[in-house]
Amino acid sequence: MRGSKLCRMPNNMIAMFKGLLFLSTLLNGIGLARADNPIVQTIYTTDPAPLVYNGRVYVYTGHDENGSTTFNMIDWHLYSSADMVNWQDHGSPASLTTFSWATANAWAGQVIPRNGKFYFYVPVRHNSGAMAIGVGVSDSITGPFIDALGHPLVQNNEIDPTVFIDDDGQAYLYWGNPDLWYVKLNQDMISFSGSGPTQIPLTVQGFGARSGNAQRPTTFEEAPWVYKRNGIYYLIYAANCCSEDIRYSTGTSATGPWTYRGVIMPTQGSSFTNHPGIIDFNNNSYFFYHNGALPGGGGYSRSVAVERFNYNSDGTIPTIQMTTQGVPQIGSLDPYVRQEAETIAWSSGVQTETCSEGGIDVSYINNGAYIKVKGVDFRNGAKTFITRVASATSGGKIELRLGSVSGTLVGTCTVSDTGGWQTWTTVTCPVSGATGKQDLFFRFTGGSGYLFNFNWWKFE
Ligand code: FUB
Repeated sequence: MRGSKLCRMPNNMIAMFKGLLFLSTLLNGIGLARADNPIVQTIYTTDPAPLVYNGRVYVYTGHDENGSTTFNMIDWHLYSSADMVNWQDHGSPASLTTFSWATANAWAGQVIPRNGKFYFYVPVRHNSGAMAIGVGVSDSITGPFIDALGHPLVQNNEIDPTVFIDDDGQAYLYWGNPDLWYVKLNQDMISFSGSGPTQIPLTVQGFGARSGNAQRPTTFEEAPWVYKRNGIYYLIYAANCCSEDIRYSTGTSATGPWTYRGVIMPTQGSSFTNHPGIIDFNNNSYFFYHNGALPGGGGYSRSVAVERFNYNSDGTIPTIQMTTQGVPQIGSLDPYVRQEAETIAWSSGVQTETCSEGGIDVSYINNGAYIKVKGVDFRNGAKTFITRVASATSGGKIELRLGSVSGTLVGTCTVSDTGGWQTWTTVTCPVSGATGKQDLFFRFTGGSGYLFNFNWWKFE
């Protein structure tokens, strides 16, 4: 019984699942099915740190716990996409338990590859009480990360690390709130030499004048994001707290001097914080941020979203508005190769969990729940649907629909009791009428309670 699975959980876990069920029900009710922003609907996500690697965009996020009344955050999550609209859930690559000396506040981090490894810089509360920056390391982009040092890399009670490697190979770590700091990292990415952390002067000229706050003479607040493009150094940051907007400065070197350039994203979106991450991918430029746009969303229940933009010809960045549409799909999704069930453009009434067969599966599926996979190219037509499923109850059905959750039904697969939530079996069913490029909806039906788990699928 799925009920007995819940019974084995501590009370706070049960509260979390009840909260997610509430979130999912709300999503069903208010008809957000056509929007694809925010990009994750199964949990609240924050503080996006995008990374382009091997033809995919990976986005490391923070995670607001359901029902939070503060920045009560215990782990980081990872999602990736090849087409910018269907996002694969990779679970949690690191958490507070990664750092034995950390007690709370798994806040905004960033990953960078170097030396054949991946380095994850994160702000956490040190057991001394002060905020500190730790560094995790992994051989894999999806983790798990381990503590590279066993102690903080830097500790001055400030937060929000961003990391950048210049063309000459010099790596820089920046962080700060209320100040702004940088340190030149050694080649090993986990140490520094010389004079150590240097404070960047937050002059009015470089970071925009703020009126009426003597403690903070400029608009800089937190969340720096540093990169270089066409010879220009960019320093993007959350500004003007609170509610924050996103502003930027540009420089002629990684250490400035910085020239204030204005607002990128005005205050919007039901969250009093915002947090930027910018990448170029497939000849497009993308701006990641967070807001409170999901049902139940707000300052402590945030969600990561993305917009596409074009730089002006002089390298300046236009004003970018939050949208619920999100960005255009790059290409299409191939249904004739195995696809992970946790590759999702939009979902309602489902969660994800670690799968006994590796990776992640879609779980806690309710009657009426659905997953949208965008831009699936069936070409001349599919005849068979194959899927990997598990159920500890009497199961249910997977309806294959095109265009919308109530769109044309092209197949129905029955899932029976497999003897356990992680006892997997492969199920096949006939398909008729699936041709061309379509938004594919998996609609899940059955009795009350959780129906089955869903690991992967493909068409033939
Ligand atoms: O998510 C916790 C904190 O809120 C981050 O570290 C800040 O950037 C703000 O988004």
